[in-house]
Amino acid sequence: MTTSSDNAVTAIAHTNIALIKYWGKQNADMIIPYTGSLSLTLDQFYTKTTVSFDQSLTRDNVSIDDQAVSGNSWQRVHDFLEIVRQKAGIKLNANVDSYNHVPTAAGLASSASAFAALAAAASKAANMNLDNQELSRLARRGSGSACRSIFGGFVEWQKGTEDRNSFAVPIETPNLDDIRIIALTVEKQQKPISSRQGMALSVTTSPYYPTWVKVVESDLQNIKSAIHDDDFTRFGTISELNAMRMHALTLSSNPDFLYFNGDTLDAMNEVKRLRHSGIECYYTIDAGPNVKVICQAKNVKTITETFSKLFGNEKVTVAQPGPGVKYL
Ligand code: 2P0
Repeated sequence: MTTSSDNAVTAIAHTNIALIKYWGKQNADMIIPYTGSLSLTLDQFYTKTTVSFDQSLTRDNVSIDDQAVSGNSWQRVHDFLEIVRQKAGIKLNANVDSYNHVPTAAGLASSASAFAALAAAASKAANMNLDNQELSRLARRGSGSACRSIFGGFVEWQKGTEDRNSFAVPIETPNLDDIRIIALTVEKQQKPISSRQGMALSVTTSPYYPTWVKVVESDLQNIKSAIHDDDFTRFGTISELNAMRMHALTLSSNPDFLYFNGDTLDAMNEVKRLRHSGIECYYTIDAGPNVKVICQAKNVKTITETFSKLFGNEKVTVAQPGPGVKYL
């Protein structure tokens, strides 16, 4: 379905991959995290969303990839539009048409690009002209990681303490622009426990959660200094460590849970083997079994060939740094 309307606004936002992970909220309603996080926005994967507010509508109409949306997904978009309407002081229902250019096979989260694009399109369609900091705060209300997708390249989500001071900022004078992320899609199935549920369980039941909060502070400082110094080895080492520290929170929750499968472990071992053979690369893993390999442009060919042999060509996708949110 394509919406055409006088006040229709279309925005594009790219997805991001966290190198220092967000795992846990101190305020679930406002989505204020316990820690800061740091990500890289990726170029290939994005969501394009068109929003128009229309007085002839009796409810919000939402479609994703030309399919009408209902149930929980509709509710989540509707709840977000309620926030936009309240801020804009309007009561009109909306048409929302969204297209995900995130290959399902890539196994990359689409909620970050989805809510970043929705925040940009809906706020502008409601005649609010938000700056990027305000947009980041708004996107955060839809999904925490979405606040980072407002910006391109390396981005830090400054945790803050409340709505007005919890938002993402781009990293100034970034280096490491030859960085590449190779996504290995070892599994396409829905994850057994959503990140929203998983992080809530870790916060309330993992005895290691207070230590996580402390360690992220130093991981963030160290990775920012590695980016500043153009030090890929330190950058990759901290990213890999931080991802494993996050997954230790799933194993130490009660009940425990695990996002890895057998292929995840095979991929991790292969990354280590490559590294020991002189091809420098590191892994990071989010709330699912797929592995993202962090490397530099010069090693992309060897690494993609290695993993294509292991898992098949179609499971290997190469991404590079991408831009922030844009209007069409
Ligand atoms: C991240 N993840 O920093 C972490 C690492 C998954 C693992 O942000 O509840 O979908 O909507 O705020 O943003 C995924 O969590 O969670 C996520 P909500 P979100 O990218």
